[in-house]
Amino acid sequence: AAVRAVAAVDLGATSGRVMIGRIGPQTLELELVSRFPNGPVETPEGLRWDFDALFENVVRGLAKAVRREPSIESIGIDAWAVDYGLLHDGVLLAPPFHYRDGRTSRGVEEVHARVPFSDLYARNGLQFLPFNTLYQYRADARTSDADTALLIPDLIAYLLTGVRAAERTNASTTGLLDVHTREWDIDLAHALGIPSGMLPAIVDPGTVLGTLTPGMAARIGADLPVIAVGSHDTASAVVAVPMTSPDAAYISCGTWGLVGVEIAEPVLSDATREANFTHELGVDGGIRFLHNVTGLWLLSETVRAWEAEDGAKIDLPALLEAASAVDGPVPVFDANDPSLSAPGEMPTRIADVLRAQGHAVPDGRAAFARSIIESIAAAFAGAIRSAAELSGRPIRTIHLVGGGSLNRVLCQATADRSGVPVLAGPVEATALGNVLVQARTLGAVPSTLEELRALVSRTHSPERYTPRP
Ligand code: LFR
Repeated sequence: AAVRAVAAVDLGATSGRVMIGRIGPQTLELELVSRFPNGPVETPEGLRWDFDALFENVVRGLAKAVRREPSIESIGIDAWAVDYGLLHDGVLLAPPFHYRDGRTSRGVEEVHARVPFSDLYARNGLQFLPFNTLYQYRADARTSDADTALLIPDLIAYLLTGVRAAERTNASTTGLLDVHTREWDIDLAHALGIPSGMLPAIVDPGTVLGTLTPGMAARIGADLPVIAVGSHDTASAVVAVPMTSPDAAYISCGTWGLVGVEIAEPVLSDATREANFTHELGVDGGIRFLHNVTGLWLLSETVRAWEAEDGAKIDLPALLEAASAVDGPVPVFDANDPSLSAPGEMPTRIADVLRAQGHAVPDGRAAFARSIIESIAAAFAGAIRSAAELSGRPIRTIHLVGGGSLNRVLCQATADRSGVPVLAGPVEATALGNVLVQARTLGAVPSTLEELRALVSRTHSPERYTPRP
């Protein structure tokens, strides 16, 4: 059967990519077309994204993709969750805030004063993260001027097509979606003083949103439809986790490590709330029952600080090699310590956390990097144990996907510390999930999640890490 082509836009907190996906019943391939940096920008009003640059890179990347592969049939967009743009009469009121912006703490206080966290959890099923969209809306004065609020992938889709919608998997990260009905919880928005009129109609992944506006079609060089995919990057990643049994857990590891299992019905108990396990909606209605662990953020911010200190780029593969050669134990700290969530001066802040937890700061960059990696792996293992206990499922395999799957020290340490074999890869699970959902809408591949995952496992064989005693 014929191989078909689509374009996938995948935006992470540290970089964005445009890819061509080629797909058929026995084929699933990605070709990187462009990659561009992304990250927080300090402004007088707080930490924001450089959204204009991001959008420009998306449009250029798509134009380049179409030049390279004129048979592209559609476009899908996924990005990190929770962040949004506010529009009035179709105009963006300000560049979107970055979720690591400190203003959200005010939003947390104001929201919890109106609706206590335990009540919120019973309604939206979300783990507490200080940047969940509802806290951000509460702390954003501009919501009162907005007629529309769109999460990042929805905002990009709107600028490309003129169509406003809220894709459901990402909408589930706002805190304003009812975990039972899976619709906007308008009463909750009212209770929190959040203008519910700005929330657009919800669509499911697989919906054809619309076609490019004439202006965008001219710039991109084709008159293409934009298809809603699992627009929350983690939702797309989990589509492409080649799980074959219910005893499998996943870790989607990039800036964050999202650690959990897929379940069919919410488990809303005191234990799940106290363990801070979330219920994010997946493609085809499954629930991502997971916990956010601070992932490669700790390492990438550390490397960024060292590069600033040196005035030169650091050779990451060489650093990881040296980290893997470190002999003897390194201290393990709490990777989720809240003091590590803001950008800047990461080595100093990690050293403070180490000392506060009674450890000596490791000597030299290799040992320091190893301490970070072991700490992330320890947090992964802890979250895997919680996922098993809270979901009542034994976990016999861990699929580690995303950028972290290339980090051999991390994969082995995760296997060792959890006592469970790790199957690493695919590295580009998110883009693959994006491509798979588009292809399914186009009728290019079979339709069940099991069949999509089987295609991933036939075309991308994982690397196995066996736990060592
Ligand atoms: C991963 C991710 C996580 C979300 C965090 C913030 O890229 O989307 O799932 O909790 O970023 O949006």
